[in-house]
Amino acid sequence: MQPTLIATTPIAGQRPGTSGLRKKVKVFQQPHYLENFVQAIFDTQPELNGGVLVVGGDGRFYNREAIQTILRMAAANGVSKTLVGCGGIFSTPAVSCVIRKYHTQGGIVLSASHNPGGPDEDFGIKFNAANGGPASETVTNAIFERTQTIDRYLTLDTPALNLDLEGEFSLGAMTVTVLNSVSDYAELMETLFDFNAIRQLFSNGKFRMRFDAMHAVTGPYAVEILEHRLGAAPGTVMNGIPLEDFGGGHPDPNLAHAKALVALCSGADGLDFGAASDGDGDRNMILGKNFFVTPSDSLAVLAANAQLMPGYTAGISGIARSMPTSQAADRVAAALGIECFETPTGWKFFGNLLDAGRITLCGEESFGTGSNHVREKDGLWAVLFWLNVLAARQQSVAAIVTAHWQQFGRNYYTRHDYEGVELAGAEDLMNHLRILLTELPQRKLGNEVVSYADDFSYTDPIDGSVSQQQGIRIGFASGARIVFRLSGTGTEGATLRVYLEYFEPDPTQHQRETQEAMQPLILIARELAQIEARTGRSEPDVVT
Ligand code: VG1
Ligand code: CO
Repeated sequence: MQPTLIATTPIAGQRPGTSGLRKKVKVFQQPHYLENFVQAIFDTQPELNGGVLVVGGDGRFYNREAIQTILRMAAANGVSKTLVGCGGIFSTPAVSCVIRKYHTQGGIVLSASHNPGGPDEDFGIKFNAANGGPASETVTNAIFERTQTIDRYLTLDTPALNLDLEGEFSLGAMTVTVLNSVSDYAELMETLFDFNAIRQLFSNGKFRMRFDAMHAVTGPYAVEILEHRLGAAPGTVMNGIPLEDFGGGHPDPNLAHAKALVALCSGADGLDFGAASDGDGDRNMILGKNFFVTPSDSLAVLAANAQLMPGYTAGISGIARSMPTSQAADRVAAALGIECFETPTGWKFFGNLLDAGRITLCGEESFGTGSNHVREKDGLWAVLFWLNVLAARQQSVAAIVTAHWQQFGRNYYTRHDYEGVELAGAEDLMNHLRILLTELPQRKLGNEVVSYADDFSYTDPIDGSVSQQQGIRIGFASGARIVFRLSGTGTEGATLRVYLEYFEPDPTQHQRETQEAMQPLILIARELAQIEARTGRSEPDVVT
C-alpha cells in the first residue's frame, strides 16, 4: 500500500515543555496539528524507519483517535512494527518498561499527565527514546525545529484498527501488536519487590489501605498487582476505572486533589496507608495514618531503606533530585558515601545519569520517584516500594519517617503554586528576580542571610550539554532555600511555582505544622518577588 502524502504548513507553538507538547484538546483537534508534530518525530528520528515503536496513552479524551492517526503515520513512515497497549492504554512507566524489554527504537506517550481531561481540557504527546526515557532536550529541540519547516506528512488511507483485541494485526506493511497493558510491567515489579512479604502484610488482619487511581491510567495496573497478585481485599483500589475525563477531577495526587483519600487516612480510625497516582501513572502520593509524606522526604526514606528491597540489595550507586526538590536525599547520599546530583526539573535530565549507572534512585518534589528499573518516574513502583518497607520494618509510615528525621534531621518543605496568572506579569517577576541576583549575597532578608543567589544552570556530567535558566535559587546561610520557576506543563497563562525549604536538625522541633514553620520564609519569598503586585494574587492556588 502506497503512503498518501498530505501537504501541510508549519503551526506555531509546537515546542515541547517540561514533559512533551501539551495543549488544549481543541488545539490538537485542529487540522494537521497532531500530524505535523508526529511527522516531525519521524523526520528527525531516522532509526524509527524499519524499527519498532511503542504507542499508548493514559486513556483521556482523544487518546484513541490520536493513536489511530499515529499508527497510520507510523506505517506510512516505514515503521516495521508497533506495540500498542490494549484499548490504547499504557501508563508512562509501562511504556518505558516495554521499550526497554523489547529493545524498541522508541515510544510515543499520549498524555497531559496530571492536567484535567475531556473535550475542553488538555491533551499531550511525548516521544521517548530507545533507553525508555523522555527524549533529551537535543531531540525535542530538533523535533520543534522540524515543526517550523514541515511541508508534508505521510499517512495511509486505512480504516481504524480494533485496539480492544490483543493480538497481531497488519496495517499496510507494518505489524501492530496489541499487548496486554499490564503484564510486562507487573512482571518487572515482581522482580524488584518482596511480593510474599507484602502479601503477608495484607493478610495479617490489621493493615488497612486504599489506592486511589483517580479514574486515570493506573486503575488496571493497581487492581492486577495489588488485588490479584498481592491479595489485597477487593475494593482496595478506588476510582479504578480509567475515564476519558477522569470523572471530572484533576488526576493529580496531592493533598488538594485527592481529598477523599486524605479523609480516609485521617482521624482515630484512619487507614494505615493511602496512596494515589496521576493521569499517566508516573506520580505518587504516600499517606500514613494522619501523616503526609512529602515527595522529597519519600525519596530520602526510600534511599535509606533501599537495601531491604530484593531489587536493590546490592545498594544504590547514587541519587539524583531535581533542583527544587528538598535536600533531604543529599543527607542520605552523604551518609551512604554515594554521589548526589542536582538536575533541572523534568525526568529527561535523569536519563543520562541512569544510563551511565551513576545513580540508582531519583526523584522530584512534584510527587515523582523512580529508579533505574525504567527511565520514567513510576507511581505504582513507589507505592510497592513503600509497602515493602512497611512489611520489612513492621512499623507505621509515621514511625519510619519520624525515625528518619531523627537520624538525618528534617527538611521542612512546601511548594506554593500561583496558577493561570498572566504571562507578562509572571515573566516580569522572574526578570525582576534575575536583576536582583547579583546584589543578594550577604543581604539579610527577615532573619535569614543570603549565601548565594543564581539562575540555575546545569551541565550534564555525561554528555556535557548545558541547560540554562532553570529556576532562581536563593540559598541562605542556615541551609534554607527559596526557588522560583515558571511551570513548563501548563496550557493556560503562566503558573508560578515557589519552592521553600528549611533544615531543622533538632528533633524536639520536628513536629511543627509545615505552613506555620515555613511562615518566615513564605513572607521573604512574597516580598522579594513582589508576588501580589506582579501577579495580582495574595494567596497561592495550590499548596503542597
Ligand atoms: C511539572 C513538575 C515536574 C514534572 C513535570 C511532569 O513540571 O514540576 O517536576 O517533571 O510536571 O510531570 P512544571 O514545568 O509544570 O513545573 V508529569 O507527571 O505532569 O508528566
Ligand atoms: Co504524570
